[in-house]
Amino acid sequence: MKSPKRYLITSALPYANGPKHIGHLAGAYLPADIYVRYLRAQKRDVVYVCGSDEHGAAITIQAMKEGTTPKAIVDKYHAMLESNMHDLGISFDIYHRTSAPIHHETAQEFFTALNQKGDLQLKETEQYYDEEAKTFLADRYIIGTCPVCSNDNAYGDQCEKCGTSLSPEQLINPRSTLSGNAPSKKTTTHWYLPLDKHEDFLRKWILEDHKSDWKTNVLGQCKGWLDNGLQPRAVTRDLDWGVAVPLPDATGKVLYVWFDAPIGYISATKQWAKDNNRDWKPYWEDKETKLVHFIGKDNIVFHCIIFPVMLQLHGNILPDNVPSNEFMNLEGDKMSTSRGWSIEMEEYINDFVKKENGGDMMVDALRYYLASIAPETKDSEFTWKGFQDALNSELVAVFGNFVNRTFVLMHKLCKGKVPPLHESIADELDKKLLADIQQAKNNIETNIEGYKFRDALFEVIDLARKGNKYMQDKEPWIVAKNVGEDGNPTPEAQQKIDNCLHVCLQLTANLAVLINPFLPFTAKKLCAMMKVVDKMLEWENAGKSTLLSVGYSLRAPELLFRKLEDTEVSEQIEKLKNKSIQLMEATQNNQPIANIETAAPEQKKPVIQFDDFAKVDLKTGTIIAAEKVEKADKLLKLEVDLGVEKRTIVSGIALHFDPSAIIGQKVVVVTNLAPRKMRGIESNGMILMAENADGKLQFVAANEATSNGANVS
Ligand code: B3M
Ligand code: ZN
Repeated sequence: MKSPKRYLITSALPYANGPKHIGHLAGAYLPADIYVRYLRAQKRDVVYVCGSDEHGAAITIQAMKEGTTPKAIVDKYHAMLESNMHDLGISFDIYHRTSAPIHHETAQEFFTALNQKGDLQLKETEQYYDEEAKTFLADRYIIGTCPVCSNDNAYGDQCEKCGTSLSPEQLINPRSTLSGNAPSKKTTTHWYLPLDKHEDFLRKWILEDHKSDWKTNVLGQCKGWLDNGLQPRAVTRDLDWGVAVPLPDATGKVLYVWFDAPIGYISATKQWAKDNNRDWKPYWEDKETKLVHFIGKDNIVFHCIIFPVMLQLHGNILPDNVPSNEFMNLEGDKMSTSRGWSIEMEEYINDFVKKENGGDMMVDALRYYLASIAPETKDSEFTWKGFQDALNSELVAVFGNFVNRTFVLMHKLCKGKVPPLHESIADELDKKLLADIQQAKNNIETNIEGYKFRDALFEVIDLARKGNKYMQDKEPWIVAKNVGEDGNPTPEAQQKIDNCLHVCLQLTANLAVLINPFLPFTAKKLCAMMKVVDKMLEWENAGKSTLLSVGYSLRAPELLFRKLEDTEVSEQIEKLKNKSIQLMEATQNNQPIANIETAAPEQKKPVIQFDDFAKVDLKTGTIIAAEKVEKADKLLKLEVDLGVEKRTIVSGIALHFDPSAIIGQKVVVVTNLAPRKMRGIESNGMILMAENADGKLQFVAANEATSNGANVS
């Protein structure tokens, strides 16, 4: 098949609403970077674009939470994201941002082109409205129960827990994230993209044209969407932060963030072309361009259904592939920045990438582990123990060990120079290993071209494993004991030593070329040790057994990787637990964002049915013991007598009560809450508290006469 003339590679634009975690890195950035570095090594014409997604409710809600402006939020987090990605070796050709004027112009031109062709429909509709906050509710301004997985905090446009894309009307018990109130409905006008009109095109393009080269998890999700029937989708919003709708009668309306953000790939390409005196058009209009979008599974519908319809209508090329990854979990639970159950890129850099903690070698260590457990076809899981094993038992013990022994023996037995290969005595083992290098290169190419980066990386580490085995079989350190009168190895012995180390050195040079797309910092270090320029890393050199010239002197070996110590693993796990507890305490009485004093308290929660309330099992009890929880300044561990049983309950009231002062306190307990571990203590139930006018917590208590265990209804 003819090679593409050029490549345009994108990674999902991360919302500039906060730090991003290593699950994002594994999902949409690291695989793209591996792919792009491979293409560059092949001297292909490739442009890799990304940037911060700076509009939408994700930004404005964060601004409310931090009590600042959306502009301040995007400026803060755009800088953090750009710096984090750079430090972790993600080699964008441009990391742009959608608040840039060139993006606003590009998105407005795109909208106008479609609207003037009649591709958009203007419709008046009823939309959820928050009477108190005086704003329409869409996307993340409205939350409710997900109809698919019953997640109580699903957004109006997407459920983060199961990845389902939603519309506000699909939410059960919707409530405003601004005031907490149940919303009313109000008429408004929006422009719609009639996706229903493009089902036939999408069905053919996705389920026929790409049925053999798109990943099954992507095809499956797209088929689900198409089988359910596509609906017209609003592409504008009643918001004041975003790309203004370029029409005179659209004041107060902006483009829907998922309409403008993907156009960010185009505006980033335009900015890159401007900065590099290049023409951007071929990358988005020439069918000989291969466009590939790297994303996580919660973005499939936008990149496989909505954006392709927009591109098709606008006369652009369509993505050749969207190799979406699934989710990466963390230590047995879903990774979540909002719940504190995450390893933020910023945190990893601060803990491990600072010079004294390892520097770039710990970037490559993380890249290695994330690539080797990438959720390419199903969710996968990051554990600190797993990271330690991958680093210590594979990178240090296999790859690093092979390279180090090769260099040490070359300096010790071959005077620090590349020895010749004596063809006359070259044996099957020598020839087999040289053939293995060629085979590995072919397998790596096939896997990378097929977006199977885990399998490709395995080929590299397996080749190093074969190098160790070869060296063990050859035992040059034993052969060297066959010495002549001068105390040096005999000529026969030296020839055997030469052959072994010649092959090992050529393998080392190949490992640098093959590992380069995955671990670029290690590849660079290997070039320095071999005193070769980066040009050696060009892909055409992979598989060659003459990369290092005979007689060429090489430097002393450097440490390629350090071990991850047990203490570091336990510290990180402890830190993860602490962070999630502190965040949970902080949001213990999860207040809606707006100032709820102005909201009528009885309307804070949505209206429920009696049956909903009847599910809650409330009983009276008495606190019979109370103590502070270690290292958790807001938690108390309570023993509560419920008459027929005694319960341990952890409660976030340590800042309000002295433990000794509440022994004997009558309480009301929710007794049928699912048990929850907090700082290693299993908490069985919840004590009802009320907040008085000055924010102090008070016990909701039965009177003294009530016996323990009495039902409360
Ligand atoms: N900002 C990523 C997310 O869902 C979203 C991607 C846009 S790609 C055009 O967090
Ligand atoms: Zn869900």
